[in-house]
Amino acid sequence: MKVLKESGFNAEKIVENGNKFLTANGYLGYRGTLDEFTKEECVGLNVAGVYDGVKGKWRETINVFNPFYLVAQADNIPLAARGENVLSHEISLDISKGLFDRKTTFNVNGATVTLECQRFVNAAEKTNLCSRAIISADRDMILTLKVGVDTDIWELNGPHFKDVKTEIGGNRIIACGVTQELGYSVKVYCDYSSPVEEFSGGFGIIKADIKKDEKFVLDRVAHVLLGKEESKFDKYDSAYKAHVNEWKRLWSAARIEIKDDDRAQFALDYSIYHLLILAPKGEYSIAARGLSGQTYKGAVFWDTEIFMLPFFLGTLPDCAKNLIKYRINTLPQARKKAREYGYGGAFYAWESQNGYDACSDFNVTDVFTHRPVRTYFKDKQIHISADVAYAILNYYNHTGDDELMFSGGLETILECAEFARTYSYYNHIKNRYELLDVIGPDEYHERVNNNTYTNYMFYLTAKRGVELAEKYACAYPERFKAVLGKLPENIIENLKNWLQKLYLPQPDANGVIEQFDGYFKLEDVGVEEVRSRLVHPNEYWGGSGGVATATRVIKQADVIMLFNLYPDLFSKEIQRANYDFYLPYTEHGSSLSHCAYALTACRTGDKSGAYKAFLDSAEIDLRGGGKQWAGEIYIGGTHPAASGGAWMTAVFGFGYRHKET
Ligand code: IFM
Repeated sequence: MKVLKESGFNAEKIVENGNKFLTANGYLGYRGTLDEFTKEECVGLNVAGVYDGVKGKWRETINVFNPFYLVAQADNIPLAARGENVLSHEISLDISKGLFDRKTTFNVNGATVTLECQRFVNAAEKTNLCSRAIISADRDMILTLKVGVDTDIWELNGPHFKDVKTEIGGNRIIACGVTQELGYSVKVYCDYSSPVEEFSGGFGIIKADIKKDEKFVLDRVAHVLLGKEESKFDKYDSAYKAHVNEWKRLWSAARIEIKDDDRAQFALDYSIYHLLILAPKGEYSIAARGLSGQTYKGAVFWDTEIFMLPFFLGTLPDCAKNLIKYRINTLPQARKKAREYGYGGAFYAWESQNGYDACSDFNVTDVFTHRPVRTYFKDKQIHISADVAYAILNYYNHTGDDELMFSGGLETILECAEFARTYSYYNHIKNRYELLDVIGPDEYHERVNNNTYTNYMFYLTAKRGVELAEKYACAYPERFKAVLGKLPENIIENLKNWLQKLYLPQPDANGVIEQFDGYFKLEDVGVEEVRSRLVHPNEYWGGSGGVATATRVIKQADVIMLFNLYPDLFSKEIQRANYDFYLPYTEHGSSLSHCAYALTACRTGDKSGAYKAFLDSAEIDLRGGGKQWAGEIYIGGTHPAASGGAWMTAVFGFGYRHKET
């Protein structure tokens, strides 16, 4: 498998490379930064599913103290990639085993010194990460290494820690702190293979004499502990062995070979790597920017259920189950959210932090006025509940896991359908139920009526939920009765009646389905025309006053996404008509968009369109693409939903076509 490499040091690529060279183990994520870097270069050690908030700021996942801080000197000359004495510099990521490597050579008063550091986040143990530094020179040298667990960390909405203390004892440095809001005690410690002398400010010094052409090796074995976890590993070599073995297992479950196309092969391998490093190690889920940092508050969106789950279902079903359990476990919070808005059923968090909605009422900051902009994602993006139900049904189709269905799965599906039923409005004149005032996947058009994606997704949630309920009523009457006991009275009858009259938008004479009521009446201009109207490059395109709002330009696949989830709902001709219609209006302002078009392109015969969109999805983090800003809010990081979309395109798109021909 090809190793990702980048030669030469370019300060402008520091943030991008932090994402591109990310290593992680589903629980801890360490950005692809260098040993001598600090918060200025966005060093980040992010923890999955652990949130904390600082008064007046957004709650987000925590970045914890950095155990791998190291600044080396040879004969008192600093060895840093930014230095003027650098002869060569290369970073690499071996995706076959999640190993990051940096190798830099320096001119030290006429001699050549090489600093190499390898690093991995242990795939075999969730709390462990290790690094090995190797230093050599072509003449005798005195080495001085400043090492430590850096507590001055990169945070978007911090500082999250109080009572921060550092201790040095023997060969160990420990940093402890308590999170401000929820009081999590976090301890990060690092064991060094050489004695550490006390320095200052919590840092230590390691001194060594190296002889010409000999190697000095410093191993660092670190742990991030939030509770009373015990670690198996205290040596680099044993940790590395276990880590590599686990990677073998992961790749044997997930590798896909592509014949005669090295570019597509690497793009797909890289996408799969980005999914494997997020495989959850418990009943928690995956944030929209994975473990690359605190963007989007470390929250879980529909990205996981719709774009990532299929990969885990196809490769690591236990991880898929964890993802599903996360939603089932957070059903109480979804019920609570529904009640707060005055509805029945379950309204899932748009940005879930352990079930609670982290989405702010003002999720964008205006670049001109610097004022928060009222957005309605949390209130109106109701399709999230249909997406959750779809995922549970998808899981069930793959596994036939009745136990899970009786331990909350069926209840969740029916509660999601019930939410839509109670949300809907009965239009007496048209004699139908409608879903008014919603936001579909295209977030640029807020508060629209009868979004096609939303209406169909809820229709099918209710229909399939009722069918399943009826099947269980016959097959397991007692167990089914117990589930029914937890649900509103007459839920099945009510849903059946509702299904008779829920409005489902239909294709027009050209086969095109209107994205929402009135969409066809919007200004008919394309993406580039709308882009040319921007006054500021980071301006927000949607909301009340965005450049796209009054036009047909959409952020991401909307009607098209429905076809991917239910490919048999409409004929191929209808799907193609919509693909041809909506593509020129789609900005792909969300990383979720390309793969949606790629999948539909595969089904409807646009081979070159499919290939291009596949690469746009699979290479997003290789190219360093994707939007970095929504107004003034930083939204950079990795894009695991696009990685999942690339996988789906390969398997359900190209793979399916291959089978067909
Ligand atoms: O879930 C997506 C949404 O569809 C578009 N905005 C970004 C979110 C997180 O990826």
